[in-house]
Amino acid sequence: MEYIDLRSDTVTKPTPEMREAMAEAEVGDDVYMDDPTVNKLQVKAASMLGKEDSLFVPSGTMGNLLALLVHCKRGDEAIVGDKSHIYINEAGGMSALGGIHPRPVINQRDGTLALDDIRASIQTEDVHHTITRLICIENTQNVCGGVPLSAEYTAQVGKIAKDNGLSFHIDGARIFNAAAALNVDVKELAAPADSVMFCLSKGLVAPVGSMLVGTRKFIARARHLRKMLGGGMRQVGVLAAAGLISLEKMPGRLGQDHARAKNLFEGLKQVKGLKLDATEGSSNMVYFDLADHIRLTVDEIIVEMKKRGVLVDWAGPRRFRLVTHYWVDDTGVDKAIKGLADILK
Ligand code: TLP
Repeated sequence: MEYIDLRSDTVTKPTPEMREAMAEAEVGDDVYMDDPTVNKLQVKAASMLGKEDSLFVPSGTMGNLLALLVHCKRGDEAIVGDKSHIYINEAGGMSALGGIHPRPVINQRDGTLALDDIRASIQTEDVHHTITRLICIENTQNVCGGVPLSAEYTAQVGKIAKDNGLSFHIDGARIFNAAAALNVDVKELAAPADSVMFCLSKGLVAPVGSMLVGTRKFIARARHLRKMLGGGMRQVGVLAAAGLISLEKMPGRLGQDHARAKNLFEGLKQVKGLKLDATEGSSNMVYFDLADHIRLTVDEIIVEMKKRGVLVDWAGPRRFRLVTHYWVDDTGVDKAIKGLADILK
């Protein structure tokens, strides 16, 4: 059976055009910086984000970790959202591998970290305290509903960082979704940050890979650390070729995924037994909870949906997240709404 896969946008398989480009990619040893396709991708990514340089990395997790490792020394503190991917979904890499102390700040319902909370979390000079080095935000904020954070907000965080001599990193796994949702150039969202990680392998449809962007000096250090972590990938132009198509073809179509998420949100609002929040559906994600009277467990619903040809994933004991992407069309959205309505009736 051909499934409609709404578990994540990480499930996106390469398009036929990507597969062709991958097969024909010119390659070289990227540890020698000899892979022309990787070099082209890195130049393009840096220019699109408005930064000096960029680095192709195997995953978003490694991109974020490299940023943390470059910005912070062992024992330093990084301010992170309490619902951020860095804090809850990266296996504690920052502390396990970097000795970096996370300082969690509450993510508000709109995905932001309150500016006063950020200010209050910056450590004062005191022998008891860690040294604050870095502020991290996530755009779009995944767990808060795939919500985009505005350029104005990002600039305010950037100003706090600057005023306090801190570095500023954006986990922009879906920053192109944020740019599409806000109708701004992605450069505006990236401008206040010292570094941004974004994923090619989510809404941008590439099979593998993320980009880390920043200054030339920052990227040189990140390249060294990527090698240390075993991320020197040799003839990786076969993957970069797909990434180039991601950057050329995919940002312009993300609005379609967002429109489908909105339709999904509106459709699911009519299904009795589901509780949806207003912010949800603002980019390519729809989160919802099961109403108290629903006796079925999330696992039972996942199994029932699969029987109806739709893959969904849980996001909590009574919570789901559905994600639209390139391979989900209007029929897929209808199928998901009808499936849930049928199971919960
Ligand atoms: N997110 C995945 C899961 O890991 C939860 C998903 O399905 O959403 N930052 C953010 C905001 C992310 O959502 C993710 C992946 C990453 C970083 C990590 O990217 P990868 O999976 O490439 O390491």
